[in-house]
Amino acid sequence: MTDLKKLLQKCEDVLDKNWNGSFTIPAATLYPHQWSWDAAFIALGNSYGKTDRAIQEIQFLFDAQWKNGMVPHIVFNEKEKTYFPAADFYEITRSPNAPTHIGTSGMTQPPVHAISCYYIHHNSTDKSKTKTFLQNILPKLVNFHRYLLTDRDPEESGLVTILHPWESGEDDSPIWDLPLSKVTFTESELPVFKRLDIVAVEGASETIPSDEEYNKFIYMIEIMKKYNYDEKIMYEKMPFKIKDLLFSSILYIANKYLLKIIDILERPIDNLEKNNQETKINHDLNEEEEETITEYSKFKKEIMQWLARTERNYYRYFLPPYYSKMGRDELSLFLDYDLIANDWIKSKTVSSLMPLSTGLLLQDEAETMVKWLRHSYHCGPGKYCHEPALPSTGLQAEYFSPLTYWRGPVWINMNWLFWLGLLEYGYKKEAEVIREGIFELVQRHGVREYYDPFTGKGLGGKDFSWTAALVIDMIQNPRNKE
Ligand code: 9WN
Repeated sequence: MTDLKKLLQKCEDVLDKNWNGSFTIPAATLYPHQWSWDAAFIALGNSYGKTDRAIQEIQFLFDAQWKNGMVPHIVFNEKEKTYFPAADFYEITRSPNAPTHIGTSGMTQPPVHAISCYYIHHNSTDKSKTKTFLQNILPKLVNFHRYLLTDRDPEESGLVTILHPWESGEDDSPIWDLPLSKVTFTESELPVFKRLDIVAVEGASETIPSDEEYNKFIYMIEIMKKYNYDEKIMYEKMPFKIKDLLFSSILYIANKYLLKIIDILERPIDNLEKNNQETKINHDLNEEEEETITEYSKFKKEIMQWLARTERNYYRYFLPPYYSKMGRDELSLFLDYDLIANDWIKSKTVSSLMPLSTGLLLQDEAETMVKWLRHSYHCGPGKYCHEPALPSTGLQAEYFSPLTYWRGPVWINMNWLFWLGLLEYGYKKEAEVIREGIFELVQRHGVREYYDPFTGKGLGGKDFSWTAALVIDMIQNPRNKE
C-alpha cells in the first residue's frame, strides 16, 4: 500500500526544487527551460495550495505567446547552457510574430493549459483572485486555440496538424517513423551541432533518439527557419504534416474547459465570493461589463463551432474506414493521419487509447479500450509488467523498446489522461488500478521522466516535474467529488 502522505510530500518537494522564481523547469540539466505542456501539468499540480505559483507559471508562458496566437513549446532561460537547441539556434526574430523580450522555440505543443486554468480556480481558496486570473488568461487561451484551428487546420476539420515531431509531445514515438523516413536531406543542409541530451542522461544513449532521428529533428527546424516560420508557407512546404490524434484530442477536451471557464466568468457571483462581494449583486451593468458579456458570447459561439467541427471529423480522420468497427481486429484503432502520404499511420501506441479521455467514444468502444487495458499488448496478464500501467507502445510491436523514450516506457501523463477517460466513462475500479500502479511506480522508483514497464526502473530526467504534478493531482483528485 502506498503511503500517500509521504508520496505527496516527495512530489511537492520536486516541484519546489524545480521552481526557479519565474517558472518550473521539467528537470535539472536535461530540461532547464520552460516547456509548454509541462507548464500546464505543473500548474495543475501547484493548483492545490500553491495558487500564486500556478498562476505565475501560466502567465510566464503566455507572456511569450506569439502575435499569431502560437504558444511556443519552449521559453528559454538564456542563462542556462546545458540544452541544445537553444534560443539562438531557433532565430525566431525571422518572424514578425515572435516576441522580442525573450527567446522561444518556433513550434508549439499540445494545449493542456485551459484544463489547468480551470482547476487553478476550482482548487483555489481565493476565488476573486483566480477569477481575475481567468478573465485575463481567457482571451489568450482562445487566441491559442484559434491559431491551432486556423493556421494549423486550413481544412477546417477541427483537428490539428503538426509540422514537427516535437510538437506532438511524444517526440520519438514510432508513429513518426514512416513519415520521417521520407524526410531526406544532404549533409550540407544540416548545420554543425553537438547533442547535449546524451551528456544529460549520463551516457544512457539507449534511452534517447538515435543520431539519425535527431538529425532529422534538427533539419526540420532548419527548414522552418528558412521559411521564416511563415505558417502558410510551412503548411505548403514542410515534408512532415500529420493530423495528430493526441494533440487534437487534447484540444477538444481543452475547448470544453474553455466553455467551463466562460461559465464561471459569466456567473455573477460564486457562493464563496458572496461574503466580500455582496454589494455587487443586482446592480445594472455598465458599458464595460456589457462589452465583456458580448465578448464572452462571441467566444462561446466560436468554441461551439470548433467543438462541432471536431465532432464531425474525429472518426473520419482518425478511425480508418476499413476498420469500420473499432477493436474488430488488432489494428482497428484510432490512428494518426499523415497528410503527405494521405494515409493512416498504422502503429500501435498509447495514442490510440487517448480518445477515451475525449468522451467522444460510444460506450461499447470505451468498453473495448478498457479490455485492452487487461490485454497482454499492454500490461495485462502474461506480460509481467512491473505495475498495471500503460506503456507507450504495444509490447509486441517490433519497435517496442522498454528503455527508449516514447518507444515503450511508461509515461505518467499518458496514464493520467487514460485515468481521466476511465473516470469519465464510469470505470472507477479500472481507474483506481491505474492510479495505484502509478503511485507504486513513483514511490518505489523515484519521480522520473519515464519507467521501464517490466522492471519499473526509472529512466530519463530525475526529479521530473510533470510526474510530480500529476501524482499530486491524482492524490488530491477532485474529480470523484464533481
Ligand atoms: C523536446 C520537456 C520535454 C517534453 C516532451 C518530451 C521532451 C524535448 C527533448 O521533453 O522533449 O521538446 O529535448 O527531447 O518528449 O514531451 O515536453 O519535458
